[in-house]
Parts: sequence; C-alpha cells; structure tokens
Amino acid sequence: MSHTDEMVQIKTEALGAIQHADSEKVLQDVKVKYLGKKGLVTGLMKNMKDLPKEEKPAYGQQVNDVRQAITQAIDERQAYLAEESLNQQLAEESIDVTLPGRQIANGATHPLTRTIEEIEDLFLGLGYEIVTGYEVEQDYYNFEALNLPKSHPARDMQDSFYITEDILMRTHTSPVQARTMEKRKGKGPVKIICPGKVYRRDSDDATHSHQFTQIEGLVVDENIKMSDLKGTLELLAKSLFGADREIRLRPSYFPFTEPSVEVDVSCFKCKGKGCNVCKQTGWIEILGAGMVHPNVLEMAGFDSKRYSGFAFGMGPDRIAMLKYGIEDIRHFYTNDVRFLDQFKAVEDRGETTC
Ligand code: FA5
Repeated sequence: MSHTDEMVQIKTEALGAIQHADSEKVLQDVKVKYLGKKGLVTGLMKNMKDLPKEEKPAYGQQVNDVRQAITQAIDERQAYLAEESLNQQLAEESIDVTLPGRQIANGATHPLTRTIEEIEDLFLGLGYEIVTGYEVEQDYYNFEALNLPKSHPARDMQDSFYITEDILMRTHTSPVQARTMEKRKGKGPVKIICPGKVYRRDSDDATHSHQFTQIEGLVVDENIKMSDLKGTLELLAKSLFGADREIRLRPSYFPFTEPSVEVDVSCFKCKGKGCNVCKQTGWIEILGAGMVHPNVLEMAGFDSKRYSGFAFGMGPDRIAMLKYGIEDIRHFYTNDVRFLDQFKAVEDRGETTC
C-alpha cells in the first residue's frame, strides 16, 4: 500500500471511530490511538524518511491536514458528548414543581414537659424564681440539712440509690431548698420553685417509677404563715384542675416541715361525688407541704425567730396522669410514639387544663 493510501485509510478509520465514540472516555482512547505520541498519525510522519526530498513538503502538509481533520472531528464530538451528558443530567435532576409537598412530621411537647411548664408559668407569674440543682447529690443536702440525720428512720420513706456512702441520686427536689437558702446567707426573701428529676429504689408499677419528676416550692421571709401556703396551693389546684376546685389539708409528717400536711384536691371528674379517678372519696392527693422546720432554717443560716417559710413538693408525673387520664406512669418513659402522638391533638387544640 502506498503512503498516500495508508494515510487515507487511517483518516477514514479515525473519523469513523470518532463518530462512533459514545462516551468521553472512548473518545479519549481514539485520540490517543491516532494522535498520541505513539499514535498512527504520528507514525505517518516516520514515512518521510523514505520519500524523495522534493515530495517531503507535500507529504508533510498532507499528514498535517489529516491531523487537523482528526483533531477537529474529535473537538466537535467532544462538544457534542458534553452537551449530551449535560442534557441527560438535567433530565434526571429535573424538579417537578407541580408535585405536592411532603408532609413534615411534627412532634408534640411531651405531656410531662407540658405539665411542668404549665406549673412553672403559674409560679413565674407569682414572682417565683426557677432554680435547678444536682441529680447526683450529697447525703448532707438530700437528708441531713433537711433535718434527717444519718440514723433517722424517716430516711426509709425514700429508699435511695447510693453511689458512695455520702453521695446518692437525689430522692426529692428538697435539697435545692437547702442549697439555695445556704447561698442566700440568712437573708430573705427566698421565693423559688425547683423542677427536676429524682430517683428512688421503688419497684416500678402503674403509679411508681424509679425515676420521676418533682417540683419543689419554697418561700422564706418574715411573717410567712400557713394561710400563705394554703392560698398558694389553692391557686395551684385551680390552675391545674379547674377554677371550681377546692383543696383540703390533712395532717402528715415530713422531718423538714412542721406542721406538715398532705394536700388533696376535690375530684375534677365527679366534682367530689366519688368516682374511679378519686377512688370514690371525692378527693385526690396531689402533694406534700408544710411550714419549714426551724432546724432547717437554722442549719441553712437563717434566724428562725425572724424568718419563717413554707415549702411544698409535688410529682408532675402523677399530676399529668390525672390531667390526661393516663393509667400507667411507665408510658412517660417508654417513648412509644403512638402514646406521644395523642398529645399532638391536645397541643393543636391549645388545651391547658383537663
Ligand atoms: C417528698 O418527696 C417531699 N420532699 C415533698 C415535700 C417538699 C414535702 C417540701 C414538704 C415540703 P413525697 O415522698 O410524698 O414527698 O413525694 C412527693 C411526690 O412525689 C408524691 O406526692 C408523688 O406525686 C411523687 N412520687 C413519690 N414517689 C414516686 C414514685 N416512685 N413515682 C412517681 N411519683 C412519685
């Protein structure tokens, strides 16, 4: 085959291969095969040495024309393939703006959080501060500073998770009272509520959990009386369970308050007649309270002759159970979305009281 025939053949083959290259990768291979350092067009130049001198310029020109034709065909194919791939990408990624949007699943505030926030709002409105303490607490603040020395039998009322002999998971929110009073260095007034988690070695059942929440309340000032406590708790009961609720105080015992009371609210379901919610008594127990024991005031550095105070401690878990008709406290902690979802509707309706 003559050099010219060879050239024509290479050009024809190359242009065919370029037209058939269906990807940029294949096209690149074609380019290397014909125009690369060891490519076929580059190889044509090597024929020059066999040609008579006078034919060399024309031959060189022809090879350059072939190189140029192939280069141009490759560039055109390259541009075509790039456009193709862009079109394909645009088609794949196109957004149909007419499709309906996807619903975002909204959560709802946990019923316990709702109850705690509702109680906090009431007391903030009455000028109380919110103070939080430590869930891992010293025996001193959990018991001793509350008039419960090491050997006191009333410690049994709050079976405890001890970490060391002197450190435990707090069994109530009352240590926050002791710590706050100590910080105030004997100067009133103190007007606080203390929400938080507490822990007891109670066996779990429908109304007991080993971890639950409490909200403590404490007011210390000159001239604080039992009637102040009663008025405050009446307001709380009405705010939580309805404006026509009444409360009653029954004598009780807490080492840190004297006198101590259990506080009942008239049943919101049967209005005091007797039903399954109030166990046919017409009353529901909601919290413990009393006048701060002089020993507790003195241990925290307050002069008990000048200052007096009241304190109360409630369990929002039990209050939320009553408010929302929840029959098992464990629902609060198992995070079953079917349970939690029900409170979305309550929230959407903006309900606050039962
Ligand atoms: C106390 O813990 C006192 N510190 C409350 C107090 C504070 C009294 C200030 C006087 C002055 P008690 O042990 O009764 O009291 O608990 C208070 C509330 O916590 C109970 O009324 C109940 O609602 C809740 N509670 C107690 N044990 C559990 C439990 N295992 N699971 C869920 N709630 C509980």
